Amino acid sequence: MIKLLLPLTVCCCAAAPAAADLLLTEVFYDYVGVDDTYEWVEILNTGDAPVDLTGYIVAWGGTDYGYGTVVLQGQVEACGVFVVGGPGSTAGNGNPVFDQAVDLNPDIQNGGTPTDPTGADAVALFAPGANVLADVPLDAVIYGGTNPSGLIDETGQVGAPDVEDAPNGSTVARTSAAGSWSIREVPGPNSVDFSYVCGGTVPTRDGSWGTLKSSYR
Ligand SMILES: [Ca+2]
Ligand SMILES: [Ca+2]
Ligand SMILES: [Ca+2]
Repeated sequence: MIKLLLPLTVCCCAAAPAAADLLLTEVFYDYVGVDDTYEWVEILNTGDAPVDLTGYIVAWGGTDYGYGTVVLQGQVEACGVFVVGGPGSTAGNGNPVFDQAVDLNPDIQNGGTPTDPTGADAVALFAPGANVLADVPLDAVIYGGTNPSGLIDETGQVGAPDVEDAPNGSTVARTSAAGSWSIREVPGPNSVDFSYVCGGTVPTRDGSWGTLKSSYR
């Protein structure tokens, strides 16, 4: 009986992590000055295995998620973060180190709509091959005061805004794995600042990203 179970166990532990292991964690969409080439999006892999992000889609917009998209390329390490965008990196956008350096085009919208200055814009992560106009995103952050366009979130329902629109030079940043967000005055690319389940283990302390990551190596 043991001989039969062992290969099965190995097989299950080696399975690819679920897409739910991927979370949006921070978005820089409003540079002081022209935004072009300075915007970025940060993605966290909470799983205990690397994920090949090739084909995943980051999409953004105000009316829907079809305003702009970028198809991801590359791998995110276990319990690690991935930053896509740029390719500009200055103190003004937090000196990001890009895992995928690509100009996000057109630029991510900065909140507000022609008819509603508090109307939300949003950024979402979609699975490979998804139709960003029809499918439910894996995760989304909706920023603004109201959601007049009815942008959906990861539940598939029209989402309440997660956070107010960030002023230029700031980011919207996730503050919990469960999905709370806040405005971060100093951009923090390449790291996350909240504890999260990683590899099935809940970190026991709030530490810097370096100490958190080293505890899994
Ligand atoms: Ca922008
Ligand atoms: Ca751009
Ligand atoms: Ca961050």
